[in-house]
Amino acid sequence: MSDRDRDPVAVAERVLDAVAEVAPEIREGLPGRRRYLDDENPSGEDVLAADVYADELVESALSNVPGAGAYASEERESAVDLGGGDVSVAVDPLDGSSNLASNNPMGTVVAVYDGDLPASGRDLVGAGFVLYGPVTTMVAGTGSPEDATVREYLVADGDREDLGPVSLPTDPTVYGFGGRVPDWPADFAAYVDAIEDELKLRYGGAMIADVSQVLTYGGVFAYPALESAPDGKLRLQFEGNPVAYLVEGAGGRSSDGDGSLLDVPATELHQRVPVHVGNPALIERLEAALS
Ligand code: P6P
Repeated sequence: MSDRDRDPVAVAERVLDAVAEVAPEIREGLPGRRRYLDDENPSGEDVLAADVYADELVESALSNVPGAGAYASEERESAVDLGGGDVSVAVDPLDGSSNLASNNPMGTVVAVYDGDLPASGRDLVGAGFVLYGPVTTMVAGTGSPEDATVREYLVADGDREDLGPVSLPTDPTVYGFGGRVPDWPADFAAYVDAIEDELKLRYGGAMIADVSQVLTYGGVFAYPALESAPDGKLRLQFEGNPVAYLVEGAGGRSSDGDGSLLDVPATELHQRVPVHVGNPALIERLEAALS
């Protein structure tokens, strides 16, 4: 492999191409895999046949990518070595898979880190998500978080057809907050009281579909810290970091409540983190409310 091919950003581009290529096959396999297996993932969540199917397809697709080293999945306790080198890939193979029973959108999330897992968001060299909506699209970027350009692609036939740059609208329109209202800490609930007077509720139970609403219409998405779960629900390596990379690259901000998700220290592969992403002013108001 040449030095050019070994370049982590070039590896990230190939990883995103491979995920785009396998996306139609994942989508085609969903109808017959809506049943739950007698199993739990490392986060203690029920596993759908579709989760396992998507996980196996993505691993297989990435095993042919020169430079791809470790493969980690939300569905697996630990990473496997694809043998390609020092670039690590963390994947949520089917984010929001509980939406399959109700036929609502879900997606595949991919984070490409230059280094071993668990890794800091600052080690990202690329990230993306496939959205299985009415149309199969991908939002993705490569490069360091500080200079990533985020673009949308049509991936319905497995190629990445460039639809143009993604830029967060200046004026926010929508909000979506996870968890149950009685489980929200008082400071977050007070923030919501203000936001719900200003924006329209858009919450569908799949992070990347809800984040896609924010990227399209402007606003804020959060799965906050809860009274019952102070670290929230979403996983830093597989969900928080990649979505922070993409929203920040589109001109927005991310926060764990104190500062950028990309600066949250990585301590374990499946660690959870409160996730808040969206328009900068709304995230600044959130951090003030939680301080
Ligand atoms: P709740 C899907 O299971 C997921 O991990 C995210 O995609 C989504 O934002 C969240 O959980 C939904 O959680 O508690 O609303 O079902």
